Amino acid sequence: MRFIKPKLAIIAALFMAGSAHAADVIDVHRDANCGCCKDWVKYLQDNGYEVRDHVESNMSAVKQRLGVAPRLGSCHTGVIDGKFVEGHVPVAQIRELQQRDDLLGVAAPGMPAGSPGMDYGQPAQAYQVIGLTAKGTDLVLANYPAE
Ligand SMILES: [Cu+2]
Repeated sequence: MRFIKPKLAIIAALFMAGSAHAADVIDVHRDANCGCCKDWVKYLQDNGYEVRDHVESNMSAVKQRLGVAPRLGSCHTGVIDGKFVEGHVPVAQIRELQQRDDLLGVAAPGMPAGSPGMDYGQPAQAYQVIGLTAKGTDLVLANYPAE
């Protein structure tokens, strides 16, 4: 046994290094009757996020509290690492938000058809993902559909 144990420890270490780190946790605030919000939650879960679902009675109050500028508004509002994720934002820009200290949040304003959780077979709409900087300015992080 004395010779087996170190081997097991190495195997365990390799396994842990190779597996995904603990799931990123995102809080999602949404209205009870919002179907596309649930579809976006499902999309996050499919991409490895752990979602804490919060059903709210007053989403505009929630958005105000979380610092979502009205021009960036959509349906649900997520919060990750203390920063907001407004609307049907793709995972690529959530990851970018997690890595950037200069952004207060990201948003996919409105409810663009073809964005994650808004795939209902309609023609895709062009939309932008906007980052809100600490200075209060909008930064275009991505254009969809990608060209
Ligand atoms: Cu929606």
